[in-house]
Amino acid sequence: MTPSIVAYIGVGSNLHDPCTQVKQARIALKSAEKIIETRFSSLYSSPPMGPKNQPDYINAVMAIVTSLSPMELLRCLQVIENNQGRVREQHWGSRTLDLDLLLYDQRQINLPDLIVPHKGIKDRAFVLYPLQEIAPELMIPSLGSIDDLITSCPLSGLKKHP
Ligand code: A4P
Ligand code: MG
Repeated sequence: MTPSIVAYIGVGSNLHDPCTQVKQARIALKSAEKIIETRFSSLYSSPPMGPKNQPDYINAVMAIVTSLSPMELLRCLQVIENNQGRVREQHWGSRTLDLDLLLYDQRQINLPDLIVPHKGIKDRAFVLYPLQEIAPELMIPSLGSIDDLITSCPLSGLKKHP
């Protein structure tokens, strides 16, 4: 059996009441088998990265412990995305729910369907700031400390959502 692993999930939405989508995703993750929530960040709003003709995003990060393998966890995230009406249309386009596996223990994974740490992690304020809020001591494999990464990542319009 896979031992309990600490992992971090990025949650994002910019359609159909994004705050509710993010909260609903949190409930779905908490009730998934072999996933236990340990921390959940504040909600943050930010302008879209990528195409600008879409609404602002709400993002958050969840820390979990899990005994799912990395691929099992990815499949679980995709089931939750699909259950919340995710339709894959445009790359980096609007979505009701995006769940990204940001980190899985200190593992580096390079599979056709799964890259961990998530490839955008170091350039994305909407990932780094909520991650630092819930894991201020975090080290990211091959990239360094969360504090160092944040130093070179401007807020780019990211705000805590009231
Ligand atoms: N995949 C590989 N590694 C991972 C991983 N670590 N976690 C594969 C999740 N999925 C991973 O993802 C495409 C494929 O990536 C999956 O089939 C999976 O096998 P997708 O979510 O279907 O496609 P996508 O979202 O169009 O592309 P991508 O590159 O995942 O987009 P991102 O990086 O998720 O970015 N602006 C703001 N402000 N906030 C946002 O949250 N999000 C995006 C989407 C764009 N702009 C944004 C935000
Ligand atoms: Mg994604």
